[in-house]
Amino acid sequence: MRTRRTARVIIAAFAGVLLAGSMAACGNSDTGGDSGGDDKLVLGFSQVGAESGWRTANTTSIKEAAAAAGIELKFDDAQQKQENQIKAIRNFIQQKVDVIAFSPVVESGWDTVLKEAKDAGIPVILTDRAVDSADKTLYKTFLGSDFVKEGRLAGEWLVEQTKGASGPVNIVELQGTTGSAPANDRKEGFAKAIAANPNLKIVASQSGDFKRADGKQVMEQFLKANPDIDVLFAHNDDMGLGALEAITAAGKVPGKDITIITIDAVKDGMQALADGKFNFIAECSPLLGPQLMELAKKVEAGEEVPARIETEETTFTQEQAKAALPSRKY
Ligand code: GZL
Repeated sequence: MRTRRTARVIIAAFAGVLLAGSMAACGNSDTGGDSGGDDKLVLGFSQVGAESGWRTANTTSIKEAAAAAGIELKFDDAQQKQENQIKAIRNFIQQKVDVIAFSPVVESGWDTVLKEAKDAGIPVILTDRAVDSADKTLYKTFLGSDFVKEGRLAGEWLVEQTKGASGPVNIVELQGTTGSAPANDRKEGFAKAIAANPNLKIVASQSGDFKRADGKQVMEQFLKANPDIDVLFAHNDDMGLGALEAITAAGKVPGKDITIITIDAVKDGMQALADGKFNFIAECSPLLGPQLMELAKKVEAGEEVPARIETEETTFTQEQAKAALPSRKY
């Protein structure tokens, strides 16, 4: 904890001065190296789970960045359950970690545990997903993408592609985890982007929980209930990849009979895009580890950090995916 660490550092420095003084008297002053003891920053991180290729890449980025930064990482996988994240955060408080960071599986229900962290003097960093707490003092910063923008970019591409289409364009939507910030915001951004085009109709919308298997299952239901689907908008690549299987099994050609738009741009999604099975991807970068570690050091040292740090990302067409694939990091 910062005050604990500060006290430790002052004691260590004072001990160092005493030691140097005594050694100088003996003619061997040792001013290099640290005063010994393990003064690594301890970061408690609660991860959503391992539901998608994006999440796996995000976890890898965080673990590798912690190791590179010399930060002791206490990592917990919540298996997509909010109660597990709350339990993990309480454990981190009990262990008196220096900083807590987490990706909240859903937007609501965090105020109580975040107040416990604040009362314990442990700064909190939100990464990847946001919370809907009205009290912005419950966390130091939110590092992650603008999900509304991702949904908007997906919708704007479709509007551009269907310019001049006379008849109705029937859209089915595979939503992310119910109640999560990316699901809520991507849905909002996409809906707003197509709103001025009455021929673009969302005829079915249901959660596939960001998972490949669930995406396949829900797409099977969509195909049974809607004979004329023109477009699939999936909130992540993994659900789109699951839906590919259902579309092919139904005798339709993905990317041609049904236009597929997804979000993330993980390797498997980019491969599907390059192969012509997907048509457009809005990127959502999972590589948040290095920035998170820098932020953890700053908040632990009591430095001011921006309240909001937005991830830089882009979009990909089929041609752009072919060019980008060889150099993709995830
Ligand atoms: C977005 C992230 C989402 C991804 C999904 O930042 O929270 O969760 O889009 C992942 O692939 O499961």
